[in-house]
Amino acid sequence: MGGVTFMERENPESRYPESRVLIIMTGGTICMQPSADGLVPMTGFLENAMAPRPSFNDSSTPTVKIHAYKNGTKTSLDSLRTPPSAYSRHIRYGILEFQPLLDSSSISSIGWTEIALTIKENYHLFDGFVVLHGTDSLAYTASALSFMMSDLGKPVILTGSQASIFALQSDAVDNLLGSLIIAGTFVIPEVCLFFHHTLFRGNRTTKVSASSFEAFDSPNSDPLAKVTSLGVDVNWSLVRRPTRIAEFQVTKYLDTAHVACLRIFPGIKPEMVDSVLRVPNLRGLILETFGMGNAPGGVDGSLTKVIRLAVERGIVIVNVSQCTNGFVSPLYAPGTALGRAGVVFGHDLTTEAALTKLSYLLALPNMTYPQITTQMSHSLRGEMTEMTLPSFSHPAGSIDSAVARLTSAESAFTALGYSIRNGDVRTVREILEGDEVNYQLLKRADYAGNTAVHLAAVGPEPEILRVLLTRGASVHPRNRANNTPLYLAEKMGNDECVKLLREAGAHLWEAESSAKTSDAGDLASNSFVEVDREAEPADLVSSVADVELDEGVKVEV
Ligand code: ASN
Repeated sequence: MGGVTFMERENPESRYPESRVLIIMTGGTICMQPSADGLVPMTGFLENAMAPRPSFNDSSTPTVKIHAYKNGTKTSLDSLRTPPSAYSRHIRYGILEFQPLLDSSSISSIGWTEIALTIKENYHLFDGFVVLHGTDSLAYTASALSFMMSDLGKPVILTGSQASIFALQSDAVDNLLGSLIIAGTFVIPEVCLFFHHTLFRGNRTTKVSASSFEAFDSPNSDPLAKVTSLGVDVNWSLVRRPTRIAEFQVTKYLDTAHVACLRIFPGIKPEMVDSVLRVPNLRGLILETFGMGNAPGGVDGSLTKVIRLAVERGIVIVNVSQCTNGFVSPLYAPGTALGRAGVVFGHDLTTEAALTKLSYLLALPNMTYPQITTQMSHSLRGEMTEMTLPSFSHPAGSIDSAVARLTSAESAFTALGYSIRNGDVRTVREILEGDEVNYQLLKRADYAGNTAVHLAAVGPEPEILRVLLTRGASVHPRNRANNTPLYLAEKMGNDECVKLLREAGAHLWEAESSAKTSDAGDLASNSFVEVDREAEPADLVSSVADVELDEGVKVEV
């Protein structure tokens, strides 16, 4: 993989392509400064905290304005860009600040709705989103957003810091820079939390330290990526991928008002639990139990009885463990008794994920009690570990083409490219059948930055595009000319592919829309300096034979 050299990074005339990232600032220590009342969040983060730092501002284009939507109104934002990263891209970003900025201990579902809607209305304008947020409730917000967003196709990365960016010794710069680079470089279509060089799935996280820079962990799930001195090491086999053709949607509301959380302790009285379960209009309770899901039964089973009666009144009770690591299961008699009383086993859900997931399900219209309990014990967004099914392998001899003998990823990608060009749906299916290695193919690109989806968008067989999109391929990567598959399909007049791509959430970028209608002079005035309007789709297809690029990276040199 080629990367930019130190000299190139220092060069303000660099013409590397830009990714766009929207930063949504909600508050937190990262933007705080001392006041008479203690640390308080301060506005003006772009000018005061980012502009003066060379790693956030290459100073080459100080006054570029970019568009973003705020509460339905199109606004113009000041933007800055980073120097080119090791992935040969600048990250151009602007910031939308919450009013007022919050200490995250005060966030509620209103704030979650505001973040989700801001991402929704700006979805088509940015490659990724970074949400700056206090650490205290960060894991709750990450979990909530993961459920509120369905069929997400772009990265949403939450971060913050343990010390203010204005402090001499702080984790703020590393956390923010890492988030920006990942959000602008990799199509990781998940709500993530980035902290201390580590990218986690947001709904698996929990805050484990009040003061250490290593403040978060995802005890039951490996990190999605790690930042090292060599770059970003993404664990692609863990990254969730689309498996249906659907556009990005946001659920606007979580029902946090009727859900409670209660930690069991030795000696807890059944009437204490009962009084929580009798809070007017309560619809759900997260019960934090001991170990693998046990609660004191009592000689007469009175706690279990209180719980059973609540379940009969229609309250959804979910069992999660007080232990940070491990899962609940009806192994011991007390856990079995809870299960018999109608408690749902939350397996290895964190409390944060259990609470926000239940609030999400309770807010969905027309959900029955059994539907909610069933969904609580299945993974919706990778928030819990599900039993893994034995992996499917091809019966020997079922693939009769030469493809079966291709072992290296390069050869397989080449074969995939040719099959796409020839409209050979069967071979494409065969190449993509089976294990993780084949998923890697969907994130590969040829030397012109074209992924399999780019190739299928200009190919003769729309069914191939459907096959790719239902096996985890993203519609969003842009090739080296900064063009999306949708742009190429439209240019080619492939109407069926255009329709399919749009149904899967694809959209044209501003510059692509104007490139369709304007002349070359207009093109120079937009930000996509490398939009290649002259490249013929046929050229794209002929580039397939040479492949050696990193998975998931939008652009390579
Ligand atoms: N109290 C702060 C907050 O959550 C803590 C932090 O951000 N480190 O807003």
